[in-house]
Amino acid sequence: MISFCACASAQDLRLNEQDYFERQGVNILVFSNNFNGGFNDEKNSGIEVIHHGVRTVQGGAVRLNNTPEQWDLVPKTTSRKVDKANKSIEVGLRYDDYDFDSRIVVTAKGKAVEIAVWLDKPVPEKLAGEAGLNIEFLPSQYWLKTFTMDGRLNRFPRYATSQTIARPNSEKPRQFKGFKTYDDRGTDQFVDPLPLETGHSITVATDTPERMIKISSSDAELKLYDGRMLAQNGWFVLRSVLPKGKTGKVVTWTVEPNAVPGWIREPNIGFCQVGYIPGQPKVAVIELDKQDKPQATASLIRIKEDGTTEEAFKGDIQSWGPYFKYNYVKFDFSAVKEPGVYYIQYGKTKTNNFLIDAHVYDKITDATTDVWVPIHMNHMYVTEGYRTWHGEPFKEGYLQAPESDHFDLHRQGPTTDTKYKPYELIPGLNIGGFFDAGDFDIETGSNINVVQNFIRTWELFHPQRDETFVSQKQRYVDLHRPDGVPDILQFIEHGTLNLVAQAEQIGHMASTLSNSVLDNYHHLGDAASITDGLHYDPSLKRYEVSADGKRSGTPDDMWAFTTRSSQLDLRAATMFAAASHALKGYNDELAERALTQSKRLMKEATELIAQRKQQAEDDFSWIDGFEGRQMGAKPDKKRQKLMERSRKNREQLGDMATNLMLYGATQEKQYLDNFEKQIWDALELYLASNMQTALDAVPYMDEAYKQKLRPYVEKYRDYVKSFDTNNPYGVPIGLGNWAGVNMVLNFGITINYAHIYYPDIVSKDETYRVPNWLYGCHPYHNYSFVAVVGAARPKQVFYGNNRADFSAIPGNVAPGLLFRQPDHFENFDDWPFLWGQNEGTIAGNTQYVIFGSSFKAVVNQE
Ligand SMILES: [Ca+2]
Ligand SMILES: [Ca+2]
Ligand SMILES: [Ca+2]
Repeated sequence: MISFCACASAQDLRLNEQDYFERQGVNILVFSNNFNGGFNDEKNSGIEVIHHGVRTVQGGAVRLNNTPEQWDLVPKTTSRKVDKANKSIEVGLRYDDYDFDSRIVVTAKGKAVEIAVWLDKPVPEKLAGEAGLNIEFLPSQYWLKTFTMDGRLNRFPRYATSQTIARPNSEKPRQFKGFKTYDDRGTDQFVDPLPLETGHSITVATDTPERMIKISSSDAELKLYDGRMLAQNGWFVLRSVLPKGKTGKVVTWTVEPNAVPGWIREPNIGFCQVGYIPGQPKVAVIELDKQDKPQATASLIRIKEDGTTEEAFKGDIQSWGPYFKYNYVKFDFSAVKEPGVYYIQYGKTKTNNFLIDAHVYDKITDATTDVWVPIHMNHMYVTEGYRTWHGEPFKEGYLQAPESDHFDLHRQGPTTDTKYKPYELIPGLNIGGFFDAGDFDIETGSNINVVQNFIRTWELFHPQRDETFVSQKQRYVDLHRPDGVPDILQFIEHGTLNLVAQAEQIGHMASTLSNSVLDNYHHLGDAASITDGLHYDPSLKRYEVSADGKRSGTPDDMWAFTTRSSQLDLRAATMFAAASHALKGYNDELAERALTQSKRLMKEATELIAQRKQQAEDDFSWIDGFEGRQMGAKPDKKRQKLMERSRKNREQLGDMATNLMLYGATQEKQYLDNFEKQIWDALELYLASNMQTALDAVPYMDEAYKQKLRPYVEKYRDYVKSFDTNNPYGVPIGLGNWAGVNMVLNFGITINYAHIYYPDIVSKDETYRVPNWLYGCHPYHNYSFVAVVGAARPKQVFYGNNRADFSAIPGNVAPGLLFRQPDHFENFDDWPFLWGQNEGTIAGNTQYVIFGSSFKAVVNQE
């Protein structure tokens, strides 16, 4: 191996205690994160490089395509062996669909790693020329940067404009479950990108030392592709095709990421970008490289009205300690109470400015309710000023789904549970409802949540805000145009319209109204153009339009997945009761229909559940992650008894939260009794997850209830405070494949309510934990997770339906910090396409409205 960077430090890669290769500035992970079956290629797996703090390379594996898409097959990891003595990691990979096994061996060699592919049997005939060793580079970190291949100069393109060929479909390796990501328009061909460059030695980012990597191969040709040719979320791909008919060590690469000598990661000063009100605690959390030596002090600098600055406060830095890969210190500037414009100066790092002012939180929900929510109204034309967000989608309605598997985690079982035949039009479903998230389906469960979230906000806070014009008759929505009706009532109405239609037309709730074909599921653009608006007619040729212009042979119509779930029906029944209550006096006709469906579904679902003697769902499903971890696996005898009683009660009396909602909607006493029979056991069992329900009951209950709840609220306060030692940020931090904003919002909502009802137990100071986190005081960077909210620096890109434009829909709330095993938090703000960190969902964003409304109520109490 030739050392190419004379300036590189002498430090070699070592295999560390976390089982990845490390030197200062370079982490090379070898299947610390596996490909998984859920959404196939999530661009989060295989061999990965975290280069000077940013995960810029991933997807290192044996793959079957030049530029794999999300639904191309991913390998299963069959083994992973770490050999400390030889500084190597070996991973077994398998494609069941092709009975194809391979091994990848990654070995540290000085400052580089060798990546080798080993085969015990030759590549199967069908995959010869298709299977290869791939690795992928993050476009937003590489575009416009220079590279050389065998000495030839080049630059990574900002936009995908390389060349492609069309090949027969018969040559295309099978995609996930046999679905197709592309509509071939009758050509029977698929598109395959041609390489940007080919050679034996490539150095990427020769102009940027933090991103520079040299890769060479003596035994295989390297080809560089642009994955964005097929899919906007594609990465730059470097690959070597595995040779035909060979076994043993078939491809060998040497990969040397450059390390900037003496590199120390810039401190990440977490603070609340929205600002602070004068009296609140103000503590910045500073995330430091472990090699970094903490400063003794930091300062708060005031920007005066004449533009000059002065030091408003200087305070000591307090150590918090290590948390995963970084070290944390805190800077408390609560002493500063004077309204003004400030920034934090820590060593050489200074933050952007922020406000201290009594009104900083006044507008935190406006973008979400005025912009994000109305843009997600389905079956409507939505406009804003000169811009049309989308036309009226799905005019042709929804067909009964046939028995089928699905690409978005749904299934249609062998029976439809309806009077409709497969592919028959179910009338009346193309009305109301909200797009799920970054996609355009109606997830019934989420839409139930949406309506409930709005009802809760309405019943408690009665927001009169009217910034949206909604005409159901014209199917027309105009943003920033008042129409005399509080928007939140119109949102409740819009959600209810779809859900009532489902109950009336289908007889029960659909699990989802979703795409029938994968090639329009990944749609990016105007929702109205996902389908052709014409009824699908299988008697016509594909792409043919009938003489009357009303039907087409393109099978693009959406499907209703109708397999009956009595649990979903019960949830809907509860929501309908509450919706009926909320809509009375505004839309009496719809309120009446909702009530009718509520009663019918409640009765039928209860009977169905009794018939099927369905096991109550797994008790463990209520446990939130923290309590789950605290409790360990095996409950003691007393706890087991409690769990048993609680399960029986739930079977007989129904879910307690449901009972509480039904009481709110109907004022029928039996529901309140059912609730009270269960709440105390529930609090004993799972305090954190049931505290919110207990607090929701306070307005309906007497003083004795409130007194009895006190000791639990005290325990809950201790639980809240336990997060001060759990992590540097004082909130629950999720480590799953979807970052944990929902958990954090729940935590915040519960704290707000606990403070409202028990201010002497849960102090106002505790209510600032979650806004701090949401608006910038968190790992990785300090941007606000709410699009456009956060005066100076909100996040810029989100996984919304305009993600192909590297944009955001205002008011979206990102899931937040995605945890990558074994020790890396991440939130890209130049690459929107990772949904686990950047997608906002309709249920989550409306939960944010409750959080924001309750937090504003707390802040404005005095
Ligand atoms: Ca969806
Ligand atoms: Ca309105
Ligand atoms: Ca159609």
